[in-house]
Amino acid sequence: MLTFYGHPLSSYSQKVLIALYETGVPFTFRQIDLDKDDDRALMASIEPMGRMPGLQDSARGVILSQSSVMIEYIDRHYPGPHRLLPQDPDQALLARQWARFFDFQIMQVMQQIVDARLFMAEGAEPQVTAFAHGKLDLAYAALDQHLTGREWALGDYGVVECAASPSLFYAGILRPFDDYPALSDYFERLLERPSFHRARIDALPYLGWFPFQDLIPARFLT
Ligand SMILES: N[C@@H](CCC(=O)N[C@@H](CS)C(=O)NCC(=O)O)C(=O)O
Repeated sequence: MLTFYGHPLSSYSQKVLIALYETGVPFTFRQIDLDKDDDRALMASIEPMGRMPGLQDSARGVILSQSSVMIEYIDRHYPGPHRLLPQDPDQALLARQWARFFDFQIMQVMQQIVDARLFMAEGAEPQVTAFAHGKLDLAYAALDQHLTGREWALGDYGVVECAASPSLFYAGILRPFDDYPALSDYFERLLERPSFHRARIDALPYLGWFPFQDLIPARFLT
């Protein structure tokens, strides 16, 4: 039996939830509140920095951190109707490469903007935000070029799209990418995917916690 530890608003949790929804494997969702000592200790027992998400498979005695690792595990042991990692090993490397691109160039850069508002010293936010916007602009341009003429990043929908969906959702609120047509079209396709739709709707009750309420487009509030 799979137990997923995470929170509906957390981008890396959404990334794995999308994979779980894509495969259709049954799982128990244990919602984590990192403000609670017990939950923080629980996540610290799974991930050295105490970060969510986590995935436990009691049937196989496995407990994992790192969203991409969880997705590979789910795809390997509980595959759905279509695989999330290409079966060809070299194609699988490309999939990992692009999933990491979304993690490192979009998700983490977006997180810096959020962290600047929530946690950094007063006065740091404008500089951090301007720097992050520059990084996002470069990443958007690279993605737009790669996605031109492609439906999904690598042919079939997979782990890259699991990573792309929440990272583009949050980054696009903070730094819209309307000027990048292939990237914008790709994001519209991601929004239509039932797995991401479900993850987004799961997060709606918590979206009020996002510290940039004024920037959230109306269509994301329902
Ligand atoms: N590389 C990790 C990143 C996980 C991560 O950054 N999780 C965030 C939530 S989206 C978190 O737990 N932040 C709280 C903290 O860092 O204390 C993964 O892919 O799972």
